[in-house]
Amino acid sequence: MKEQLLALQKACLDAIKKADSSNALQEIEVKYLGRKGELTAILRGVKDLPDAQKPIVGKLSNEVKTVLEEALENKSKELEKEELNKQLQDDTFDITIPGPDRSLGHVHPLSQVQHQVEKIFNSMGFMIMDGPEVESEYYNFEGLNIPAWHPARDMQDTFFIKGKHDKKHGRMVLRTHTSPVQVRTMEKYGAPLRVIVPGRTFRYEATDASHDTTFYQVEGFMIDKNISIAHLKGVLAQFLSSLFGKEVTVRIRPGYFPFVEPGLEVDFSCLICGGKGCRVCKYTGWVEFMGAGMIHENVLKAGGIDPKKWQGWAFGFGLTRLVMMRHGIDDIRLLLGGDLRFINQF
Ligand code: FA5
Repeated sequence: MKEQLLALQKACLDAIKKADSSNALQEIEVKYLGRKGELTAILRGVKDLPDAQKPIVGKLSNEVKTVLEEALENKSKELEKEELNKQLQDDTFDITIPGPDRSLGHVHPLSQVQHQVEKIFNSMGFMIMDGPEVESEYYNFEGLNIPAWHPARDMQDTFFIKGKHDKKHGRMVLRTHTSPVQVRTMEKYGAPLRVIVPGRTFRYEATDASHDTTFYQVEGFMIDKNISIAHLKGVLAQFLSSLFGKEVTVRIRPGYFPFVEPGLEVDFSCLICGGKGCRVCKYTGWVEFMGAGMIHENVLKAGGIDPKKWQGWAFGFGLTRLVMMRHGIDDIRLLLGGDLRFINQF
């Protein structure tokens, strides 16, 4: 039995010495020390030996087991080290290889045109103002000469904010236009003023190729002494020719807005169809572009400005529609639709 144990120990140690991978080592462990392994079988058989041999063979078997376990552990550490070194040698790291290409985002076409508009008006001495998108009924309507009973409220379908009510300024709304910033600016700075207000506006309407529920407007107004519609025409002509780099046909017709008197509507000849008629211009050849007029004296008063000393004009145009004309986009809903295949073209 003793010889058998020593022969097993030698065979196992030889095999451990020759093992060239962790897998091979594992197989050796199973072969000799596993549940059905050769040494395990001998250890199990000790109980059946004559009493005199039991302690001798039992002791020797345990000694062999300890020797083999130690040899396996040492070889395992050795192989692990070798495998790690090999892996490090294989994994050459070239710091000169450029990193993975991460595509950068870009400025949205609406913002691109907004920045151009701001630049042109800046060069004519206009300052840029901002105002809240969640606005009070007072600034959105009353301050602009549209009291609660006025039928003109129906011209702008309004989103009301549930449960919000300000004692002084009424209910809260998603602003339907950028005009509320007129009174806010007058209150803050007084006259004279040259201001534009680019911003997001909201209306509860059925959408189509030229109407969305969320769109951008640019308000513009000028208040000074002896200001007339002639200044408005001059500023608009300068603005449009700078923006489009060519002459754009503009049509001015009477329009009604309670916050201006007299009121005007300014239309563009449709740049999508060249004025022939398409679904964007509703087959009229013209695109409604802006409302404008001389600021109503009630609005100047609401802003704390004396209408006997000062007067001015105001306009409000659809920035989103301007972007459509600029790029020949035939459906407004594409602009805020979030489809990257569309937006990445600009
Ligand atoms: C107004 O909003 C007035 N506040 C403009 C104004 C300002 C008049 C100052 C006088 C003085 P209107 O509702 O017409 O007016 O809207 C102005 C422009 O916003 C329109 O000409 C159009 O270009 C754009 N617009 C209006 N509704 C939508 C919509 N649902 N989707 C996209 N653009 C729109």
